[in-house]
Amino acid sequence: MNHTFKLMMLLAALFSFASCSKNNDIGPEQNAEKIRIDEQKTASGVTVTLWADKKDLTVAWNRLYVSLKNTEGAAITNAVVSYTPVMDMTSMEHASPVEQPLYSAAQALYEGAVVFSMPSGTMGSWTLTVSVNNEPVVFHIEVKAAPANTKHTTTLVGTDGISYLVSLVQPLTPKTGMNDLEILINRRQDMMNFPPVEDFNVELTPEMPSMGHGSPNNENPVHTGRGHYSGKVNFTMTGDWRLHFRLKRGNTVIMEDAALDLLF
Ligand SMILES: [Cu+2]
Repeated sequence: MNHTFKLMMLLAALFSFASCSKNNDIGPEQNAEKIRIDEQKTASGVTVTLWADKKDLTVAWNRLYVSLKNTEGAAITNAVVSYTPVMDMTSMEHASPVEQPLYSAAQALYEGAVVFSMPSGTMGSWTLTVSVNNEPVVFHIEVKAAPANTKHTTTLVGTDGISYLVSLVQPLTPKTGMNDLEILINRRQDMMNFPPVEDFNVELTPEMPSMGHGSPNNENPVHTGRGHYSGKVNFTMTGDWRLHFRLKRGNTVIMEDAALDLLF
């Protein structure tokens, strides 16, 4: 009897150990609701872990986080961290819009974002260089194409001859009814720099292309800082929605129709 009891305790311990360590060994590791993408060490031994909200990074605005550990395994919370996303397209390289990470004590992570403008594949490959107090580590990033019938970022040439990127920040999980709407607008200064655009007037017109109707009571997004524009969008039913944005500087139309597609 005593022997059986010991065996049961041993088995229970083994099973609880197995279930606790499962996430570390198999598949993406979860930190609260974050997904671990990859991990690298800097030359001085700082462990840099890259996290995202979802397993697949896509052609879209993607929130990206890092956590840092020193050689003793203690969290580093006061580093200067920066992101440099670069797509190597063999004949040329380009970057993409980036929002540099800042430490969030609430999340215990450095939080930033990157707009990946093209998918990885035959066209080229993406790297994300994360610099920690000027020490770089390079992550190889696979960027998947946007899911069918969705377009969360678009690149357009304005009437001023400048290329702009318009990207959806929220809603990333749309619901029927009124949703908070947020977009980010960047301009292509050169192939490596995409500063935020802070002086546009935005007019929003939602459309359900499959049914040929719009929706009432939408609120045009207004600039709130760093190229982010916030408003409201009313999705009166589930399905395919196209958000048409007319972008003006003063009274001059820069883009007649920058369109993003959502499906839910
Ligand atoms: Cu590219």
